[in-house]
Amino acid sequence: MKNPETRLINGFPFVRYTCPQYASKELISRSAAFYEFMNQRRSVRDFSDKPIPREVINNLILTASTAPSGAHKQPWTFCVVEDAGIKKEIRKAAEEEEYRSYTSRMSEEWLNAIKPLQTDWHKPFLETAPCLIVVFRRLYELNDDGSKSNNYYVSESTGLACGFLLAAIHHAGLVALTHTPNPMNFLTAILKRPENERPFLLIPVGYAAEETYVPDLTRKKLSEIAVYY
Ligand code: IYR
Repeated sequence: MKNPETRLINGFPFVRYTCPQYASKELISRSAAFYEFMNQRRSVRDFSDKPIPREVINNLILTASTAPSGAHKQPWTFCVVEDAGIKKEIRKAAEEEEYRSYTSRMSEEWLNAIKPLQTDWHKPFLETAPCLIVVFRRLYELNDDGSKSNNYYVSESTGLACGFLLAAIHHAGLVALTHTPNPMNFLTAILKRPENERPFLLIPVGYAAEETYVPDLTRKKLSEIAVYY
């Protein structure tokens, strides 16, 4: 909601921030409901090819870009790939890297760790999913006059934005995969990204395929992840 109350603090404009406040009973029910909702999210590898409206994609990206970032630099670029030819190129390059990873680069321990996911170097979802969002982190900004300016906490910020993106995708009723073909520099080349950008995550987005199975995983208990002082 737009709040017209503004003031200058040491010459810098501030706006009054208001947000709803709930009593503890409602806090508990709202937080529990959101946890239940987010706990339904899964990484999905089986996509329908059903298209999703561009307006939806734009809303997801705008939501991602509400994440906090170092010095509010928003050091990220979201490349939306819907073109079948470019998706095919990305799939081909990703599968070439993944083939090398699975057959020689990944350690025995690593391969064992991902065995329950039953993944391999084939990545058909890179063509089936109607949309690939390729997230780049911006190491610095390239200004119009050719100068550079610093960004701060670029990986932390871009990671937060990707978290927001995944939550927005789940909220919309769509599914995604956080895919990290390794190395990822082929994305810079295929998408002709400028020198200040580095690939961060490759996120196929779409509807889940009609019959989708995901690994039967459980999440850590609170006692395993939280410590109280
Ligand atoms: N990047 C490979 C392998 C892989 C690695 C991890 I860590 C995973 O959690 C899942 C897969 C791939 O995408 O297949």
